[in-house]
Amino acid sequence: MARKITFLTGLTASVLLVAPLLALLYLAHRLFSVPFPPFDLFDLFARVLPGELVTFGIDLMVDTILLFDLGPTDRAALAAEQIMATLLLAVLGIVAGTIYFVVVRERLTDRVTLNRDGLISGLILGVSFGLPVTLIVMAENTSAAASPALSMVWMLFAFSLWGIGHGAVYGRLAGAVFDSADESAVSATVIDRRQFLVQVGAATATITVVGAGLSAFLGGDQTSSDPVSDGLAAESGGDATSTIQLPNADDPLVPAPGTRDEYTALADHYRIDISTIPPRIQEDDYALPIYGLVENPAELTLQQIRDDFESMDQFITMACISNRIAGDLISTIMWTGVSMQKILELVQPSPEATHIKITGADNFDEILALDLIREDETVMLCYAWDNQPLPQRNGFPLRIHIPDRFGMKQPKWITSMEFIGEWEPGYWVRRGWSEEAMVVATSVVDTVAVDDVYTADDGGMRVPVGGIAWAGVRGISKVEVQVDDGEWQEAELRTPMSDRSWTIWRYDWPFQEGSHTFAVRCVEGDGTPQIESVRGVRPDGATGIHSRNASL
Ligand SMILES: Nc1nc2c(c(=O)[nH]1)N[C@H]1C(S)=C(S)[C@@H](COP(=O)(O)O)O[C@H]1N2
Ligand SMILES: [Mo]
Repeated sequence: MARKITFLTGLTASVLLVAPLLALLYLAHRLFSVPFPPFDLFDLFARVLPGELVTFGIDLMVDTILLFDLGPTDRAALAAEQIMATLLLAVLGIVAGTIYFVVVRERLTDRVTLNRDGLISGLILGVSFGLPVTLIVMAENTSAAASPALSMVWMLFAFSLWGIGHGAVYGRLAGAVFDSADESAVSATVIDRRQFLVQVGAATATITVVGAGLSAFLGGDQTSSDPVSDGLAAESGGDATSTIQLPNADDPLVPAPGTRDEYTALADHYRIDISTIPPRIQEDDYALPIYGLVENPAELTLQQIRDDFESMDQFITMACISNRIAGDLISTIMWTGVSMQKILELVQPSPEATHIKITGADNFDEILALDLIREDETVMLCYAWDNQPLPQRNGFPLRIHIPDRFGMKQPKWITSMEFIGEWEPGYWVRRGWSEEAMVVATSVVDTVAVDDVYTADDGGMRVPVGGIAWAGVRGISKVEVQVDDGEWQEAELRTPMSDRSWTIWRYDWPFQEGSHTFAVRCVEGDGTPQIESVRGVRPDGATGIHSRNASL
């Protein structure tokens, strides 16, 4: 009789077997750009789970990032998602593996066929777990550069190997008992089993460490699909602003030391995606279909969009509606593209057409009103940032710019434009976020430059204080600073780079020793004051005053 494997032994073996599977899958992902299944599985979960739950999860994540000061919100959140995704598949694999051990211990009792049955049952485990996962991944994935055939074969192979591993472990564990002819050998058997599990542990640890180590070693690989470096190989480390002449360069107002860069380097632009890895679109295969309620449907290559239309450059500040007061999900860079009015001229919307449904390669979608395009020639189909093709992570080959709206209204990786006859809710609107997503006026104290206290012409000491203010194309007419309970004092404003970029402000405060609080508020172009009452990001974007403490 085969001695039955305990639940705990089965669980242990499953944990030991899932680690090398993940390591191998990840290594192959880095080496050959095949999909890494946990990411695609996780994206599917994020898409189908209720919006409330996903938002709760994101909030929790951002809270944690802020609490432990884990670095830029977008990068930390992405890393957290990837870890959660990996753990998710690990847990699923362990559950499947443990179930396998529980099931087979009831069935495989005949020593003669043990090894063969172990292998066959293991293969069944591998395929029945691996096939659905593989199919989901193939349906979900938009980022793998490897061919679908290679990707599928590899994943099925890897999962089968993992399943057969279970079968082999089972055969060995159960078989060990047959060798014990009498009861006196049972204790020896237990030791033998332990030794075996230790051996399996050592082997899987080796594979895991080598796999993960190699992947880490590939960290700097510029062809990889590492989301943090994606599409930024050429720019990162370089001087991204070198080619751009800032239109306000001759403004005499020098930002207070410690104020953020007025122009965001390409590699530093924030990024927010619904997918764990950004979609990869190859220019050679790409054409944008524009269809639906139009007289003259078109399919435009990137080349045509660049060459056949007049281009425009705009310095644009964009923020995520999830950006908290003084958060880092806001950036400013030069966008280049074609006015959407030109696209309308080309395709000739039918009289019934009222909106365009714009869809991205990740199946993100948003709905843009034709009226908005008709009244504003700066609504733009964009193909370059910072005079370079859009980075993969920021929407290569095409994205849209809509003035005065948060990022959630502005799809990246555009793969189709369908003219439709009525408004529909877009991706985040369906998940409970703002329909209009109008930019909310915001102002931030970036710096109280305690190390740059200086003596002014009048002999008094001053502390430079500074930051940004922004209200979309509505503009900023005034910024005021309040220190502790003092009067609100007007700050100086630097000319913004454009009518839609943030405004740098500066206020030189008469030095007083001690610990002080510096608060800021702004006024929009038409005199509307910034909303001071505190409101969270959901559903319309955060409001409230930012303040910063400093000891002088
Ligand atoms: N296709 C697609 N477009 C998208 C998104 C997305 O996940 N998929 N995210 C949106 C959101 S919420 C924001 S804030 C901006 C962010 O653009 P960025 O990552 O280039 O900064 O893109 C928007 N466009
Ligand atoms: Mo966003």
